[in-house]
Amino acid sequence: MRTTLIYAGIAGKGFNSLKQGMDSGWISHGLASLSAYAKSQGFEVDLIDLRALEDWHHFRRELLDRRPDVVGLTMMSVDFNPVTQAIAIIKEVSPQTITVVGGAHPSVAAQSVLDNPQVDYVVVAEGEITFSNLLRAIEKGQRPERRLLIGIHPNLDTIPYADRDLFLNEWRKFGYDLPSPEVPFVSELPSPFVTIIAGRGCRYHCNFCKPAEDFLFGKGTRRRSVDNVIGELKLLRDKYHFNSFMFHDDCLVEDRQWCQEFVEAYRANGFWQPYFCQARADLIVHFEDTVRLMAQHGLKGFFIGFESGSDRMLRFLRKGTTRQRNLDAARVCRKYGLTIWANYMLGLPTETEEEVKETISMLKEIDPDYYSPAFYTPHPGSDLYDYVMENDLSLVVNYDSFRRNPTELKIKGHDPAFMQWALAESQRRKPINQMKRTWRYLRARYGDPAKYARRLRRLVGMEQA
Ligand code: B12
Repeated sequence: MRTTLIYAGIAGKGFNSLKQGMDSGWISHGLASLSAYAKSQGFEVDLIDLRALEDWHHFRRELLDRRPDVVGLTMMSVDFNPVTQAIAIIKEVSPQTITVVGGAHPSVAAQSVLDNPQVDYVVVAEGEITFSNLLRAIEKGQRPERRLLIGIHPNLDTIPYADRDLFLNEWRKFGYDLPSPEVPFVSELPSPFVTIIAGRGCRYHCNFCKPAEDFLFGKGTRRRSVDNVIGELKLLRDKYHFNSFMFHDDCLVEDRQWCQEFVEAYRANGFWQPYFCQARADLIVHFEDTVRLMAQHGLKGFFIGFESGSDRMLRFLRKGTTRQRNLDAARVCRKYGLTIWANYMLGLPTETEEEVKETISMLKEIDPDYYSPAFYTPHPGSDLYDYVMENDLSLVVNYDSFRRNPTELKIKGHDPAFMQWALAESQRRKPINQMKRTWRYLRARYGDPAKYARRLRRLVGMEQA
């Protein structure tokens, strides 16, 4: 039986887009994990990654070549249209091919996928075990009658490591020669680069996300053991000789003890590679000792969801932090030389122009290394999405609008001209900050400037050697 997984992540950058930033340069851990588990159960699995193809004709040719019995497609809300189109072509090429869809979108809005009669099965939540069970049933000719299947949350230490070669081999076939299956996104993280997930789920309650992620992974966080993660890093070191990596976990530093044990094991096993991870501002402040330890042993930077500079908006978002804590977190990062990747949103429901300006002024104070703004986009499955729908605020007209789009506001009630100004202004550095950055860069690159001043004084005879 032939099983083909399909990654249709082309809503942002389109076909022929591999290696272009995160959207197009990273693997889908969901598919890589499904593949690893299915292979461990004896199934043959391959991949079609639309990002590596030229167009839909190319996709059709690939299907004709492979003639899969079953296809599995992953779907975030933003992927709805490319996935739907892929399924239409699959059924046109071979109506008997069984189509299975899983991922974040079906997990929070299953009906919207079930409405498509060309979708044979929808898997909600984590899919490793359920997908393999389904393949087994199909192989035995015992197809389940129900189209909606509920996934089982696996013990993360007992499932195999993600099958990254699924992507790398597929990419190589199309002439993309890469040392590892992912590309870095900042200069601090040199190639070869990989991403890794130490746990699934999130224990916090931000209303722009929750409860969506609970539907996917269950409530709270399940984290792999430190040994299990170190084991995967060793494998990745042997295989891809990675020089840097990134943790995808929603908030790695929430578990202080885990982080401390990880740092210890990371060092003891001879790892030195720099890495980034995501963290909440309040935890960076509360767990400064852990942050210091991590910064001494590999941690190079944080993705931080600052979200807003207005305390009222932060309360509204149930973010559990304040403007002051955001600023304090940035100070902690600076203290330990950590790069700041600032995630924040503009154009939120109920947000006033004054509050947008508070976000802008906060960013001037934080002076992040990387700005990552988004016009707030209501995602199904979240409480804020329900609020937006109840109040008829959504401007999202099409699933393609779920992508990050700097030209399109997603919520009614905001002045587009003001928001465009805010978007640009939020990313404009103060001249003094620009000077500080240059200073920090020179220090990091050439060492303490006092050393050069001493040499100069000696040279002109103002100081004895
Ligand atoms: C890493 C990540 C990214 C990366 C890479 C994504 C990628 N290539 O997969 C980047 C940075 C590019 C990214 C971008 C975006 N992301 Co993102 N991302 C994540 C993050 C943090 C981790 C994803 C992950 O690897 N999870 C772990 C794996 C194991 O889980 P999984 O993929 O869900 O797969 C499991 C199940 O879903 C299921 N499953 C998945 N696929 C399939 C297929 C089949 C056939 C079956 C049976 C089962 C199945 O089984 C899998 C194994 O258990 C998640 C949050 C999270 N913690 O999951 C958000 C998340 C997926 N992202 C999200 C969003 C909104 C986005 C953006 C739209 C944000 C934006 N505005 O820019 C963009 C869209 C990019 C694009 N394609 O255009 C949302 C999706 C919500 C939704 N309704 O779709 C999430 C859930 C965050 C959140 N809580 O809101 N993202």
